[in-house]
Amino acid sequence: MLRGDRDKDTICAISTPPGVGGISVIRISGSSAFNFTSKVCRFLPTSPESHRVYFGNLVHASSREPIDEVLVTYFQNGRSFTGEEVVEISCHGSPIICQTILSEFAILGVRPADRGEFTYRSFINGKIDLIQAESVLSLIESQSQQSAKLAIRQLKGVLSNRLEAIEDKMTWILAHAEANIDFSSEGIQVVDDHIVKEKLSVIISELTSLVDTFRLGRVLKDGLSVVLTGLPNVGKSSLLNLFLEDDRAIVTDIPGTTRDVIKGDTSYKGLKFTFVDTAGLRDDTTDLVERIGIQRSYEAQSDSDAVFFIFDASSGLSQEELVILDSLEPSRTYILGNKTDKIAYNIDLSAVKQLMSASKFYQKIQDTDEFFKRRMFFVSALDKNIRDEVFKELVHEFSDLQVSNIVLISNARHFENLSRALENARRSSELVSGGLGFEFLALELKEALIAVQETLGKRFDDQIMDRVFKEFCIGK
Ligand SMILES: Nc1nc2c(ncn2[C@@H]2O[C@H](COP(=O)(O)OP(=O)(O)OP(=O)(O)O)[C@@H](O)[C@H]2O)c(=O)[nH]1
Ligand SMILES: [Mg+2]
Repeated sequence: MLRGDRDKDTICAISTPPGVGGISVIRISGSSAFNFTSKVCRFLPTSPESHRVYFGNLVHASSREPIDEVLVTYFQNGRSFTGEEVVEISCHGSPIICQTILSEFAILGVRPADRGEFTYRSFINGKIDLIQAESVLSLIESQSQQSAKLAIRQLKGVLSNRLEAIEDKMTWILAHAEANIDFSSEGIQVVDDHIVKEKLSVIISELTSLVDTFRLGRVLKDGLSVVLTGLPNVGKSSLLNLFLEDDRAIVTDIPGTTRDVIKGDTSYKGLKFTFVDTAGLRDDTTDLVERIGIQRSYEAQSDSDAVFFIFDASSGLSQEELVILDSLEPSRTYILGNKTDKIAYNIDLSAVKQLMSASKFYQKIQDTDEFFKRRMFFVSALDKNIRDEVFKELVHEFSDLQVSNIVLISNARHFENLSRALENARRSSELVSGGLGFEFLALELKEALIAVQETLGKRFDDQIMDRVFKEFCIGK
């Protein structure tokens, strides 16, 4: 992508969001950033001070006609985000002014930056590692307080430090294993098997705990998606509107009202939630549009983190509903008995349990008491207080984990790499246990080391770079 000589170009882009605003910031980075800027900002001194702001008129390079009044911040080579000489021009936030300034720079020979090229340069110049580059993107894109917290921690390097410690341990074992191999013909053993095994087991447990945080990390970063499903008319859309605190979906007493997939975001305790309302499930409809809607409902279920199965508690769980439940996975299912306002008597939970107990769904539940305590709700879409009640349980499994205290992975690339590293580390440990020589251990452990180094960006190729930086937008 951004290879070779292109890395030496001086580049520029608008770093603030597109459109009209109070101000916009144009960033210029590269060895001639200041030189080029001086040609349009003639008020700048010949030897500027780093991190100082200068005020004056930005003019056309040739005609010297003023374009805008600007503030210019100068960052000396080595002391900027990219690690290069950087100039940031704050101009008035008009797209026309920004474009005019950009074309002035283009005429002078400054190249428009590619997506993520500023962050890429920061990486290439060793200011940040690949994980930190990725967290810049996460921070820019974070949509909840929790995801912003996670990103800023990764930007500060907590995950990188943890991985570097693992990398050190791997290198230690590899060095000793290689020495053992070299000296084995002379009958000298540099390191004992059991020490290597002990060190490997530390590596394995550290990698395992990191890989295990991925689900939580992903939820903190991207939010939790919840699909509402159930028979027609049970109140899915009414509950969607209540959870989103917005009249998003049409509600009528006609079964089959919702046909398309309706999505909406909301947040609770700093976590983002995406709720997805779908067509009520029924087999007997002849309506083509509704059938497609039902198909989409099943697709949405398989893509979601959690499923809310909703039934009408005033009429009880039907046989048809038990069949639908059987297709769901208890570990990510919540059951909501709705319309309790229509019931005059107290609900007999043991009768509900009894009814469910023959189902495959019930048999798949690991801890039934816990399930009925935390995953089964009797609610009414007419009662606004239930939002809090349901959300409290939804965040329950995430809330006892303090983001500020643990190291998490939240990025699919890290998850894939570290899972690979873990697999290799496990295999190398099995090889030592099996009494096979250090040669085999070294082969496997080298693979594991490569996977860790790729995560950190200490080893990279075009494919990795493409995957990371293609997600950025221009100016970042
Ligand atoms: N009394 C009472 N009525 C409810 C409750 N929830 C929903 N309703 C009513 O039940 C009917 C169906 O509600 P919807 O929210 O459209 O149900 P749905 O599950 O989305 O239905 P489909 O889109 O057809 O699958 C409407 O008349 C709602 O006003 C509730 O908790 N109590
Ligand atoms: Mg509906």
